[in-house]
Amino acid sequence: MTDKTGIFITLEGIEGAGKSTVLPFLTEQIETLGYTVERSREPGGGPLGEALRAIFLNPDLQLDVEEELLLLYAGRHNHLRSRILPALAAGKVLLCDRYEDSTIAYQGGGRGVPLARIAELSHWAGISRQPDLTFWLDIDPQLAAERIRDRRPDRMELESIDFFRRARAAFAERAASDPKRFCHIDASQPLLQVQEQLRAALLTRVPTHRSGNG
Ligand code: T5A
Repeated sequence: MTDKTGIFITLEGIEGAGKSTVLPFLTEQIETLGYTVERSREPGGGPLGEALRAIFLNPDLQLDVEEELLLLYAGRHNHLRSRILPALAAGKVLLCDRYEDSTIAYQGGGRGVPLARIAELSHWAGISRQPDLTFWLDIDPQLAAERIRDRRPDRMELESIDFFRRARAAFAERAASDPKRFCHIDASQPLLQVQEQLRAALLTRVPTHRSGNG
């Protein structure tokens, strides 16, 4: 299946950066540009990925990194096939909370899996589509941890601050290697200012949609 008109946009960043918080705002802004927006997330998105998400995040389970990667890519294959490609083929904006850059950051940067190994698995799993635009909500891990300290941690949130420092560094490296796709957002600022950065970036990066095209 090929997509001719849709736009694939992702939000990335460590926990507590504010991705879920800005999603409704971002959706509204993209709709204002004339697009139909479909929202999704990873782990999850497709029916298989959503079922695997509960396993992936379960704090009572101990998974090694191979098990993590196999869960993630089974879900991602299903997500791409059942949600992402059909939405793009229909000319929509598919707005996704995390995608493969999170694997590079967490399993690559955080857990130390060589990126060539992740690339091999991605290729094998048929992950043929990368985002057109990625908003990287960048924040210091200490500040991010303070924002979420009152909630019950999921399996990944039990990781050390150093783990999230490595994940952040991996996001930074990825963003530097592909400035055309990545848009850096300073997520440590108050919400209104984060929203303003997103709005301004959207206006420069996403063209107004021609009517009758989704
Ligand atoms: N994962 C995922 C991998 O390891 N590999 C992969 O390949 C993939 C796809 C997903 C976990 O899976 C891992 C990464 C994650 O550990 P999740 O529940 O989807 O788990 O986790 P997150 O996406 O990280 O969701 P979080 O809720 O933890 O982070 P958000 O969405 O970035 O933060 P948000 O919006 O919930 O905000 C947190 C708090 O901060 C406040 C909010 O009100 C909220 O209380 N806040 C602000 N406060 C002040 N100023 C601002 N600007 C604020 N913005 C938000």
